[in-house]
Amino acid sequence: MKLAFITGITGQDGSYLAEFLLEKNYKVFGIQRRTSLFNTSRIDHIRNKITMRYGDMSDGSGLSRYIHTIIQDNKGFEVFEIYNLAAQSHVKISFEIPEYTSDVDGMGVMRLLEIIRTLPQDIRLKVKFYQAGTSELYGRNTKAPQNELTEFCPVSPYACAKLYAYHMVKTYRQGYGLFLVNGILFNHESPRRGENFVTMKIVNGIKRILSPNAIINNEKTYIELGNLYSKRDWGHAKDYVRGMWQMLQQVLPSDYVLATGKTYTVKDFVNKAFEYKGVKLFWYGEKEKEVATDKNGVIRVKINPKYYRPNEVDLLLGDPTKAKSELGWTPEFDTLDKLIKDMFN
Ligand code: NAP
Ligand code: F7E
Repeated sequence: MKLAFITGITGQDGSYLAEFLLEKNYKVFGIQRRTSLFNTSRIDHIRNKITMRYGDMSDGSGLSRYIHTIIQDNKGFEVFEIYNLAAQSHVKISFEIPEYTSDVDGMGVMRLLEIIRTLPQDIRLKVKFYQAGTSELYGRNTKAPQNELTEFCPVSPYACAKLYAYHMVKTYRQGYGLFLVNGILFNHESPRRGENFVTMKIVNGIKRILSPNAIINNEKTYIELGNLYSKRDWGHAKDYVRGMWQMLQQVLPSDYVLATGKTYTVKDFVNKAFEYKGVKLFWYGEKEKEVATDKNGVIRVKINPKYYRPNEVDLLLGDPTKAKSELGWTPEFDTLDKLIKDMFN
């Protein structure tokens, strides 16, 4: 019997990972936060196949009780894989709630590591742990492409918290001989992407402004964005959760970059997404005055400086050579066009 415990199971990656592991006959467990409205829409279709309990990364004793219960209730299990995907995952919002972000994304990881470290040895040997690390760790380091050896230079509370987590995973791996892995994942998106990340915001915005209702209801004809010139290496979440699992199937634990090896500006994404819906954009102006219109002169994109960040990460471009050669990982969504198509459909 193979067990998997996923924190962040209600999120984009958690939901795809749960589906993937169920297909492989894992018994899947997860936590959900207490929220005033239900937050399980991404996993409602598999709700009867997984075991859920309320839990929060800020509540170490609750996490501990749940992990011990899973172990007690499933004596004789073959392997227990813990995927720590829970996080306050929005970079800009981390500037507004830095203390909370540090607690959940940084200290939360330490809480899980301590739970694993203090398990009885025979159990501990069967536990494998995946930590959701991020390309945001590279931050201001413009050396590219970025791989497992590239120096980190985080520039947001989110990235600083994830850097703490990254080093704690390495420290506990080296110090206690535990099977702990850092995935260093570049941006990955999907139709389940949160609505306030730029790709989903663009896709949803285009659907909204091009719908007949927008004209009937006299709604905005344009979307508002921040920095159009940062570059990102965008892949598909489905490919990336497969990579997480592959990392835990290795004989020895190690850290891996998952990326497509291609980078585009936010503006490229905007152009391609509009093109997918048959609209060619024409750009005018500079900086905050920059706008895009369609062929009829209707404004379709405007800049709103409220979406700028105190610090920007200008260039992310990953080198997934190690994951490709050691894990045999290859992304099926290998072009931005495929990703955009999937997000619209
Ligand atoms: P996501 O959609 O924002 O999901 C985050 C998950 O964490 C949600 O299930 C969320 O619950 C949960 N969560 C947030 N705060 C929590 C808390 N205090 N206690 C327990 N659970 C909490 O993020 P994602 O895109 O799936 O990313 C998964 C992980 O990979 C995150 O750790 C993220 O930082 C990291 N990552 C993501 C990317 C990417 O491009 N997607 C790249 C690199 C690394 P609710 O549903 O209640 O909000
Ligand atoms: O921003 C720019 C913004 O919020 C991408 C998270 O999953 O990936 C994600 O972090 C770029 C940035 O993702 C808007 O300034 C312009 O340069 O979609 P995003 P992110 O910050 O790259 C990493 C790897 C993670 O680990 C994170 O968890 O787009 N941008 N205009 C905008 N961004 C947003 N959100 N909204 C805008 O209006």
